[in-house]
Amino acid sequence: MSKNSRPLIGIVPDYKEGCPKGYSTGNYYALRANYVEMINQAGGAAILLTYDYDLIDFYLENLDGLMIVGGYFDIHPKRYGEEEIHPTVKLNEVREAFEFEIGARALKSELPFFGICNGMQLINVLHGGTTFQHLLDEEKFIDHEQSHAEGFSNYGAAYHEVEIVKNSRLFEIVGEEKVKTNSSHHQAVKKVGKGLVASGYAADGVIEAIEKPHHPFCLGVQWHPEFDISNSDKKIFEAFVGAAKSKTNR
Ligand SMILES: [Mn+2]
Repeated sequence: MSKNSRPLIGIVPDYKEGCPKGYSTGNYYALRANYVEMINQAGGAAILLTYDYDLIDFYLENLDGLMIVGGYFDIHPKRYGEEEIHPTVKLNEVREAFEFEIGARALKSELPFFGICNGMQLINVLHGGTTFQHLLDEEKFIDHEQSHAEGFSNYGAAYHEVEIVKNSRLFEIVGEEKVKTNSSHHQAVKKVGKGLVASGYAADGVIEAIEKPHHPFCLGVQWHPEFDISNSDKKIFEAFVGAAKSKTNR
């Protein structure tokens, strides 16, 4: 690896329809800047992956890591075998289809893979896991959408703690039993997918992190560490970029 080289991290952006008063009248790709900033600050080089299926092989041959991020949408319940769609579910099947395709192929090649929020659900469903379509339908869960709680609308504010499972990869990374996190989701992992383990829980029992043992790096977190609200958030990005770096050195 040359002195200037950095592991290349591909991120799938959102796809928005143009509108007369928005960013563009034509359709456009969009990605919150802090996702990119955290990757670059951790020593990686983030690039955006456009939804071109003919480019997926090329992307995967050249990338050192794949990151699937959050979005204002939910995975179609048919992906995990449910016919009924909860009224609160918002779909984005164009983005979902591309993420499932590139995600499935990335898993085959054991590319370092980091999933945030929607990206964590994607990793789980790709392994046959299922999703709570709406957490608030279950009495035991608190509202995990912190913008509904007074004083927490800023995602830079910690909302609930996550207890990290000892002996997990995530525990190895953060080195703490409890981390403070933000929270912006109305769904969560129900059944953990085959080959995955839960490595973090909120106090109400909601699964907040999953990982794939023996994989070079396959981690999903339900919160948004790109808001960098605790040391552990930074450590997670550094661990991901570090795993991608080892791949480039192979
Ligand atoms: Mn949460």
